[in-house]
Order: sequence, then structure tokens, then C-alpha cells
Amino acid sequence: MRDILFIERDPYAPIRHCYTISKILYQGKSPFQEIQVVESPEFGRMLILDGVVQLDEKYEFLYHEYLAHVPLHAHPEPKNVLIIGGGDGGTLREVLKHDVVERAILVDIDKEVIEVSKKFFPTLSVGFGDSRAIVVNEDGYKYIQDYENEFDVIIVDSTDPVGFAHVLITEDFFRYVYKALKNDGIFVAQTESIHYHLDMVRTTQQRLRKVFPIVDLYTSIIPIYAGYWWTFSIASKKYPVRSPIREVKVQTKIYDADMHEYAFLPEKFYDKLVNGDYKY
Ligand code: AG3
Repeated sequence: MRDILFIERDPYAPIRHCYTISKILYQGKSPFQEIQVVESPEFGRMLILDGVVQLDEKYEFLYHEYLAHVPLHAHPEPKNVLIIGGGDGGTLREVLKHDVVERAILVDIDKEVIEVSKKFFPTLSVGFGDSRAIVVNEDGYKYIQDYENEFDVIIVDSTDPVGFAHVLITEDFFRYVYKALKNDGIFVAQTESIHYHLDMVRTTQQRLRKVFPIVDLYTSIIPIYAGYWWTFSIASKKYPVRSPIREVKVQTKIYDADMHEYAFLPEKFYDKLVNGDYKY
């Protein structure tokens, strides 16, 4: 069998990844984006949106476990969780591992991503069948504006903040998030890599600091995302976030109480990064 080479079109990174794939399982175009599913001998199935790899079956846990479990363990009782984006279901799956979660609303603008995930990524889309899950196909930026004092945790699991996702890192959006959270709520968003996207990480952190009293950054190394040293920006109205405040009972591959703490950068370097003193 001949290999097919897939070259990722990541408009947001200074290098190109080239994958050896064995099969193209799906190609389609939704009203919002181009959707592809390919099979790689090394990474398993991969979901590609507008030419950018969103996840692979082998390493997706390095992203979804961190995105969901850090904010959820920093909150004493996250009953009501909102996920913006995340149509593949990976974040929803992790959120629903918490028995304390009573309701998880997933708002993804593109219902075709959800359909594709249900068909090709059964290990990610498991949560869609859970009675606590509610799916809304709307623009998350607009959806959130209708809520006040509603959610315990809000998670943004978006594509790169270019195109329709770019509004999800604006100060306006963060103000809507603040309003939609309860008075002890926590917000988290995936915010790209430290080295290839430093300006964006810095700007996002600075904007969050204008809105929330507690803002921090934690990271995970993700082998398939260009830049690799991936960041998650977290903001909290009340609780400190650097350590879990509930016992970790969820079954995971990498996340636990020690990895929660290890994910945060030492304060001194974190400040240097956000203040713009980290130069290279
Ligand atoms: N969402 C974030 C993917 C970022 C990928 N960016 C990149 N490779 N340049 C992933 C969605 C998984 N639920």
C-alpha cells in the first residue's frame, strides 16, 4: 500500500507538519468549515478542520484532560458547566466524568462536526448520549450574552482564534463570560503555544486580567500541535486555581493532583511571560 502524505495547512504556525496517512475516511464542507477525517498508522484517526489538525486519537487526552479537569478540580461544586466549541465531544467526555456535574451544555456553531465525531470518533463522542449533556448549535459568542450568574465553569474548546473563533479571545467576550459565571465561577480557554503564539498568549492574559481578579496560565505538551508547549488560560472570580480543591477521583491517563500543580508555570517566569520580559 502506498502512503499518502498529508500536509497540514496551519496558517497560524511558522512550520508545516507533514503526516503519513493510510486512508482518508471523510471529506466534507459544512457552512462553516472544511471537515476531514484521516487515518494515520502512528496517531490513529485525526480530525482536521480547514486543513488544521484538531485532534488525534493517540494524544487527544493531553489536551482534553487538562482543559476539563484543571478548572473542574479548582471549583468545589461545578454543577453547571458550559462548553463553547468542543464539537468532537472530547472535553464533554472529561467533564461528565465528574459525578458532581448535573448539566453540561455544549454550544458548537457547527453541528456537522458533532455528527462526524459521532460516526468516526466513538471514544470522544461518548458523552453526547449522557442525559446530563445538552447540545446547542449556535454561535457561542452570541449564546453567552443571554446569561447572567448561571454557570460554575465555562470552557472554551475552540479552533485557532482566527476566522469565526477570533472573537473568543476579545475583552468583550471575557466580559460576557464574567457575567454568565456565578460569583465563584471559573473560566478556561485553550490559548495556543508559548513560543509560536506568544503575542496572542500575552494579549489574552492581559485582557483577562482586566476582567477577572485571578488569572493564570497552565500548560501541557501536545505533540501534534505546532508549538507543542500548549497553553490554557484560566480565570477565576474567587477560588485560587493552582491546586485541586476536591479529591481527584476521575479515571484519567495523565491528569492527577500532582500534574495539576505541575502544569502551572513558576510565578516568576509566568509574570515575565505576561509582562513581556521573556525575550528571545
Ligand atoms: N482545539 C484546539 C486545536 C488547536 C489546534 N491548533 C493547531 N494545531 N494549530 C482542539 C479541539 C479538540 N477538542
